[in-house]
Amino acid sequence: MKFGTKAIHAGIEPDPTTGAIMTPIYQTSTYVQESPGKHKGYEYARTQNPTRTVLQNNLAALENGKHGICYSSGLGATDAILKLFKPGDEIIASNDLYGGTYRIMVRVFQEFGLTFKFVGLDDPANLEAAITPATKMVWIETPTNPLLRLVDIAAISAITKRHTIQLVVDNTFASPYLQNPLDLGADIVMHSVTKYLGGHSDTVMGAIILNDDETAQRLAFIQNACGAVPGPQDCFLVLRGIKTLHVRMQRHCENAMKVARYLQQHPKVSQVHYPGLESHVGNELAKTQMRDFGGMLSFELKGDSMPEAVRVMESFEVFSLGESLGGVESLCTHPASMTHASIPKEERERNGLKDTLIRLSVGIEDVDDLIQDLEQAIGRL
Ligand code: P1T
Repeated sequence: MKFGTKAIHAGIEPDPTTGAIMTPIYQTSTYVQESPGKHKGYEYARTQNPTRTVLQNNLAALENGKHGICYSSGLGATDAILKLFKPGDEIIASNDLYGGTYRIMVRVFQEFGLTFKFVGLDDPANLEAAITPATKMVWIETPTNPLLRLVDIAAISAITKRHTIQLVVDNTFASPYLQNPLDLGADIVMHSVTKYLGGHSDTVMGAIILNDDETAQRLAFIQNACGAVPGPQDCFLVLRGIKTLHVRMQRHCENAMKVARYLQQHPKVSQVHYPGLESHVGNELAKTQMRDFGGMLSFELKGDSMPEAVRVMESFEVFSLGESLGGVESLCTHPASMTHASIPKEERERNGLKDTLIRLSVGIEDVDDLIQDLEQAIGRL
């Protein structure tokens, strides 16, 4: 099956009792048993829920994986992965990544004895140099949030395999429509389902997809023991959202490319970070690793003036200023004070994230209106 057909059909059967084409919302906390332990495969809704099962199977199919597990948020999924490790284990993560991922690593799991190193993994040689006998996992985003750097999944996985280290890829920015990390050698794919998979800014959810049976069992145990489960209504909304993922992503990519080209030629813009631009250092890798370049970009204004960046963000009429991304509507974010505020300023700046960076999640509106909005907002400077 090809991607669009899988998005609509994989793992989804008409409801066996009524023939309903849409997966029912099983709004129940428990399931009646005939006698103790004799049941239809469902015992308690923290452990399993039929709406969730269908979504998990659909997500596994989209990522070409065997097991899918959904969580109450992207960070709930990250939390579960980090619980696979124990005090003394070391994790190497990209130095450009979502601020909340940095925060759970440094402010929560470091307190429990895990150690973290943040390294520029856009050059795989940096990974080889950072690995120690304690290294148990490598965590990458590609493209990264918010600087849209590309990390070579196959090259990184060749290194992690040689050292018997787990490779986790946060595939949120690309979505499975653009990139399938398991096919490139990753061990675990993680998603903030809140973003492109849900696609309509109405749900918070996370997911993990993987092939290894033993790790999947351990993650299912952790989920049941710790409780980070999504509700069935949210699972229904995401199943509905995924049915148009391929169509939405096509428009996100088309619009973002046009917005990136517009910004690139703007006399007041100094830099545009978008993997689809020939000037982007990861452009060649993006062409081989991804099927298109995605809907996310970030840019900087000439002069690096904070008041000017703020004025642009306040002046938008179609772009809304807010956290999150991947919905049908265009959003603008100020990473330094919003999504990445939990990373200390010196560390942000060392990694190239300036206070004046503006991040755009390019939606699927008419692109002429988006460009006109940028024109009027930047034009006010
Ligand atoms: O928000 P949540 O569903 O818990 O997902 C966390 C997360 C994980 N990974 C990446 C790459 C993300 O971008 C996020 C959430 N990011 C935002 C809210 C944001 O605006 O960047």
